[in-house]
Amino acid sequence: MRALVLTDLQNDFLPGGALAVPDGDSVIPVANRLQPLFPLVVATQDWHPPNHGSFAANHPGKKVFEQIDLNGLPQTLWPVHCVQGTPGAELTAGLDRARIAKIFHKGSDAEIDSYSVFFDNGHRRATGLGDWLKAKGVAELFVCGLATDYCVKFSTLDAVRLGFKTYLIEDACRGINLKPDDVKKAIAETLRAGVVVVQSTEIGGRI
Ligand code: VGL
Ligand code: ZN
Repeated sequence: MRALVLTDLQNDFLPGGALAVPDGDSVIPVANRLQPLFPLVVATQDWHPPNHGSFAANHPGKKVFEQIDLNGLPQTLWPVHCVQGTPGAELTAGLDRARIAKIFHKGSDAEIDSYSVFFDNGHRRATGLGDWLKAKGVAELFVCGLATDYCVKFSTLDAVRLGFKTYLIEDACRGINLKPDDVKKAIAETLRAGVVVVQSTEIGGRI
């Protein structure tokens, strides 16, 4: 079976949000068009406590986008974003919710960040999504959403490792590009790992 993962389509990652992904809102209509093509749709939310270690504000003297060591792992410091229960953490109002079977949260542990929707950045704890999809009989996973160079990249890399045939829907994703080529490099890395990069218009036809 096929499943579609709607990755972090939250207000804070959209224009006007705390960590806005450039042009991020253009993926919402694409995500809505895709949903009826899948028997199973799940959504994820970046879901941080206020004291999360990825927030520059929680490291006095450090600036947003600086790199630090967080409990032994390299960590980019972000603006405060997607704080549990705040409007910025909500799925955007323009996203159709009716077909979303379940929502998975990530980044809830203050001590470690979690870009992948499957595991934290140290691969210490699972979110439960992988086992849940396998229990449903999902073999092919299609990933769209934000941000291509973080959540989408690490989620698709983990999905391949977990044994899913994994598709990254390129035109249904946007990235942050802290460095200008980050999205391009992320796509190249996923391709090398065995992810199939497709366009939304191919799904249901050629794919
Ligand atoms: C993400 C930056 C900070 C993501 C999460 O899910 O892509 N990026 N937190
Ligand atoms: Zn985050």
